[in-house]
Amino acid sequence: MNALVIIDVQNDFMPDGSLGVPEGDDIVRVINSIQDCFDLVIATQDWHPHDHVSFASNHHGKAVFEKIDLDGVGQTLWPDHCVQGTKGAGFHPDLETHRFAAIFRKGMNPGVDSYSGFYDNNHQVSTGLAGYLREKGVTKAYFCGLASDICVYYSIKDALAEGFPSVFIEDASKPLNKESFEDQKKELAGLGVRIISSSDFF
Ligand code: VGL
Ligand code: ZN
Repeated sequence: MNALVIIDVQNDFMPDGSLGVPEGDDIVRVINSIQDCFDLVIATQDWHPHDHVSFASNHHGKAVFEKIDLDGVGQTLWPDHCVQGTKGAGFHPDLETHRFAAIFRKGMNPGVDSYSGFYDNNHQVSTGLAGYLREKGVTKAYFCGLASDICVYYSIKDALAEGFPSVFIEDASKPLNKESFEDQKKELAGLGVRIISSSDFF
C-alpha cells in the first residue's frame, strides 16, 4: 500500500503569495499527473491562527526572517501566512483534490510552530498522521509539495522515525532556499530516502 503525501500546496506558498516559494506553482501539474499512481492520496495544510507565534508581526520590533529562541528551539519569524480560512491558506486552485482521502492540518496551536505533517516542532503533539497511515496499511510513503527544505524535509524525517520507508519526489516539490536544500537532500539520501522524479512513474 503506497501513499502520496502532498505537503502544503497552498496559495500563500505560491510565487505571488505572502511566503512565496520560487516556481512553487510549477509543481501543481506535476502532482496532478501522478496522483493516480497511488493507492492513497492525502494532503496537509499549514493552518495558523492570526496570532501565531511564527509570524514576525506578532513580535514587536522583530523583522521577517529573523530568528528567535522559542523555549530552546530556534524559530524563524515568517510573514503572516496560511491564516485559517483565508484565501492564502487554500489549496492552489488548479490542484486536483478529488482523490484526497484526508487532509491533515497543522500549526493551529498559536504558541508552537509545526513544519512536519506528523508532529509540532517540539515533537510533543501529533497530528495523528502516523497512526492514520499505519491503520491504512501504508508500507511506503511518497512526499512532495512545499517547501522541500522546510515542511517536506521535516515530514520525511518524522516519517522515517515512524518507520515508513520514504520517497521524495523532487520535481513535485520546490525549496524556499535552493542552496541549503542540497545538503538536506544529501542527508535524506544518507538516511535511506529514495529521491525520484515524477517521470519515474511513466
Ligand atoms: C512552511 C514556513 C512556515 C512550509 C510553513 O510549508 O514549508 N514554511 N510555515
Ligand atoms: Zn507556517
